[in-house]
Amino acid sequence: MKYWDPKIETMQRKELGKLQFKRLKKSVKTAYRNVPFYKRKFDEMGIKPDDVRSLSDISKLPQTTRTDFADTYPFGLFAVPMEDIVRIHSSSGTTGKPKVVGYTQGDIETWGNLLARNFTMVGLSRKDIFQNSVNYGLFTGGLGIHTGIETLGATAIPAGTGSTLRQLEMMVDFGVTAFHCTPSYALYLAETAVDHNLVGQLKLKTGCLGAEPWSENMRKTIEEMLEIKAYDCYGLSEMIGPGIAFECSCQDGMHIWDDHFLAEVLDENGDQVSEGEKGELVLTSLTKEGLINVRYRTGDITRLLEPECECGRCSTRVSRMMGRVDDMIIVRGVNVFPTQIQDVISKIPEVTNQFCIVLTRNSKNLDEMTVQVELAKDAFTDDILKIEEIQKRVVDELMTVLSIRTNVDLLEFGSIERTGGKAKRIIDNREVI
Ligand code: DLL
Repeated sequence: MKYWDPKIETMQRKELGKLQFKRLKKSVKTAYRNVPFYKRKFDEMGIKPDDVRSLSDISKLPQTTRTDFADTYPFGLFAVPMEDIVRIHSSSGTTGKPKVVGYTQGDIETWGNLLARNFTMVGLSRKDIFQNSVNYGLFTGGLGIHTGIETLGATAIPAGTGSTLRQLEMMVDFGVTAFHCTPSYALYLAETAVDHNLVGQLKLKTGCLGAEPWSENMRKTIEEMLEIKAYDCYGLSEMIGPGIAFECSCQDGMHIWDDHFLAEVLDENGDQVSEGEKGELVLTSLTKEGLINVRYRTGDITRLLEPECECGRCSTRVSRMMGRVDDMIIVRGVNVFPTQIQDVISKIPEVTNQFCIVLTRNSKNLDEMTVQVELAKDAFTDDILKIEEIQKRVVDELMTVLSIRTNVDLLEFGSIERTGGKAKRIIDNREVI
């Protein structure tokens, strides 16, 4: 097993705790001194940076949320003068102003190092040819991942998005061994590669996939179709971008880099959950300079796993993201997460992993949920009874998991839009009354 930095990656919890505490104190002091937003929040709670006397004192500190980004738009959370910011990224929410993040030169270096650490962890090296098939604009998956590839010393191909056949052609012609994109796009690449008989010509061995939720079954499908290993890659712009947590070769949960981010997984009452339980991931940056995050509520729901991993690392480990707090749809009073639907359909071989949830209100003003799913290519038949059977199976299995009856529209293969960006899974046509 190779490490990017063995001293850090296999550091024992006690020593790691000391390092985290030292870094936490420094970050909190800087945030209080340089960011009026944090000073006001701390003052309102009657807390001073010197009140942080141990790591567990983190729970005394104020939490921050995505609305704090909107309220301080664009640069109100920056902790250094503008001349020290060398790059801006942003992430658009579904509503309101985008969340703007600023990086110092040091932040860019940290980011590159973290990503190189992740790539090394899954066996990549400077010998790899790495295609980055996501948008290269303000989205952190573009330039962020690119910086990581170059830090590793591998060959970066900034493919961006668009023309899936051209993407595959590049993979074949340039002998690409690793790639990064969203899982939904990886699936589309895989379908296209199979359709055009290109799999045998590909040299791919590793897919680093992230930026949106995906399931274990989706991983299996992508791995089988492209004959690769696919790894989950997690991050969010507000914290730095991709690189915050990543799977190791065990493919059993993601390692959070505790030397740079202090992770809490909190229940609805704001208490840390126990191992095995789920909660919202809350992160505090420990080394960032341009923008310091104190207890940032990511909105992402995950399960806290036992830290010791077979790979030898003992950093905080979490399960794949199970959805977002704000992605939860309430249909006739029942809480539904798109990831639950993804899980159900990914286990039914007659349909693809692509889906879209359409919400409407019926004439009695009650919510109606329709799940649009695609028939798998080889499941197509003119036999209407067989089609009805598949539809019934999807309805029944959704009912078992969600405990509400959903309509299911079976669409022709390829009807749900594939994009290089994040897949749009919910169309809410319910009128607010
Ligand atoms: O999506 C950063 C990123 C780029 C991560 C490339 C991984 C790869 P944002 O656009 O700010 O940043 O969106 C962040 O996307 O809070 C999660 O809800 C979701 N997300 C990111 N990675 C995963 C993942 C980037 N591996 C938001 N699994 C986060 C599930 C993910 N959801």
